[in-house]
Amino acid sequence: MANVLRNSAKFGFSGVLSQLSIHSRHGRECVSPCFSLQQRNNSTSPKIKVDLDSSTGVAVLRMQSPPVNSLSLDFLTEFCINLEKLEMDRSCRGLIITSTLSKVFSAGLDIMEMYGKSPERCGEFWKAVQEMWLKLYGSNMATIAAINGSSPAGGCLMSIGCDYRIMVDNPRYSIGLNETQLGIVAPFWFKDTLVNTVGNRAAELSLELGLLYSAPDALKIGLVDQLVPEDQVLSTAQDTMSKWLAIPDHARQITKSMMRKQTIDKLLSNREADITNFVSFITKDSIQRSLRMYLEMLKSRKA
Ligand code: CO8
Repeated sequence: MANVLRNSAKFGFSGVLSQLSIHSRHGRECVSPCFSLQQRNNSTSPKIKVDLDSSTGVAVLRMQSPPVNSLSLDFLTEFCINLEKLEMDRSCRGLIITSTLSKVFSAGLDIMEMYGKSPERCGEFWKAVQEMWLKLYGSNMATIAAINGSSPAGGCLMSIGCDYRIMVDNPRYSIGLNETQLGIVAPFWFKDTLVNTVGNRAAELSLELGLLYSAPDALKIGLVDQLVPEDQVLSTAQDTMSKWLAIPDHARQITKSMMRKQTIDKLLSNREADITNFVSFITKDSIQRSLRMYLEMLKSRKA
């Protein structure tokens, strides 16, 4: 994996693709990997586990969808239902999001949801991605991402949708909006959330180059707020949460809304157009070819 990240950072996705296209001319193994991914994503076991401690008012939401917590339509639906339940529960004031998987927080959007699907299905999927972000970025709860593994693309979006980010101090874990490396473009609301987090210049560099930052580098640009040893990530998140919850809810919530409302309203008033854009972009033959090759590349790294 590390090699691929290094290669894609060095050559760009098209570089990785050209190497792969040579490989694919000599074999047809690319079809079965795609099927195996699909089967895994159809698993019916819960992808999210939530524990609410009513004495502290803090819920811990654990993503538990192997192998990489990719954000499929099912995953996003379950995530949003859980978030909504917590939002409506007056005893819940704070939310910590983490992963049960070793080494991965979330691999971002499930690429299989964007590959070979009908325009209707792509539209449904994109609406669920929007919904996840709207619910998280606009949450009344204090939210902390306890990032205990790599968190590219949609995983990074989920992290910067929270109020505070604590990441495991391990240079092998990376985080960032790497969309351009896949030949795709982060939508305006991904961009806006990143700008709100790290500022315009760092966001510009980060997005244009599709940079994935190691945990220490992410701290340097303010993409995460704190690094801690692996075994302290959850306890630190709990300690930090108690500081956030020491602030009266109404004051914190109004301030949060003041900071984020404009960004949220921009998507709300362009939601349908954003879905249309996504569907027409992702269903293009050239983009479908890129996604197929990216899937092959993910698979072939193991061979
Ligand atoms: N979707 C679907 N399957 C995935 C994904 C994914 N995002 N990521 C990994 N997988 C699969 C792999 O293919 C592999 O499958 P198999 O076991 O069948 O070979 C399995 O998960 C395990 O993956 P790895 O062996 O790579 O696991 P590692 O622990 O070595 O690495 C990583 C974990 C770092 C998460 C690595 O898998 C990785 O880098 N994945 C790709 C991440 C990525 O590029 N995500 C981008 C998704 S796009 C997105 O989120 C925003 C899109 C915005 C769209 C805008 C359009 C307009």
